[in-house]
Amino acid sequence: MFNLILFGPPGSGKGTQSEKLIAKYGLKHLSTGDLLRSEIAAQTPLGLEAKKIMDKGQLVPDEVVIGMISSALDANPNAKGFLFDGFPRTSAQAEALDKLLELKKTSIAAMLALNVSEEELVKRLMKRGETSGRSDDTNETVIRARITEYRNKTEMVADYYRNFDKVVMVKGEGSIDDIFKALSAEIDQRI
Ligand code: B4P
Repeated sequence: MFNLILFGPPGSGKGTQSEKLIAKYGLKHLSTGDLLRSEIAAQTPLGLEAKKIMDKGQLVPDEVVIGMISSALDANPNAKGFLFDGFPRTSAQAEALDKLLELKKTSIAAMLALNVSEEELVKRLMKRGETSGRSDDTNETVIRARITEYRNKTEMVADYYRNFDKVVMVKGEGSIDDIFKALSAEIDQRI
């Protein structure tokens, strides 16, 4: 199994690049953002609770997202590998992921971390908000709250993987194709 984490702040291109990477490498895409938005669309109790939190730009509780990832791993026993997008976002999530993968006798090969300036992040998310219908993209205050949440709780997750020498920094500004080529080059060295 070959498992990757695509890491970076909100709007750094994780969702955008994930679509291209799963098509190229045949990995199973696990995006906690997408899983939460499906729950919201289906108006489940979990989705209704999550929406209130996401609309404030905050992180959904660890036990909720860890439970979703655990179920998704179990539901895909024959995957040749997973691409984690938007997960883990806290140290507790990172530790839980390691344990879940250990149970499946596998681990994370690398964390690819997209580096993008704050002004570019805000610009991209405001632009997506014009068409996406995502309530967390339409308001600059909420977008900045998401970036603050990232700086306070998520950025440090990279240090966890740095201890195992698994972090690869990739420039996340420029054309989508050039960034994809840079990510692919890093994956090709490790797969
Ligand atoms: P996510 O769904 O993970 O979304 P995101 O961080 O907003 O965006 P992403 O990084 O994937 O977007 P992309 O750059 O591709 O999270 C949403 C919310 O869910 C969180 O705030 C949180 O509340 C909750 N949540 C999710 N996971 C959680 C977890 N593990 N724990 C707790 N809570 C969790 O796209 C941005 C825009 O940029 C797009 O419009 C795209 O077209 C554009 N773009 C991409 N690349 C570009 C480029 N190179 N140049 C110009 N524009 C580009």
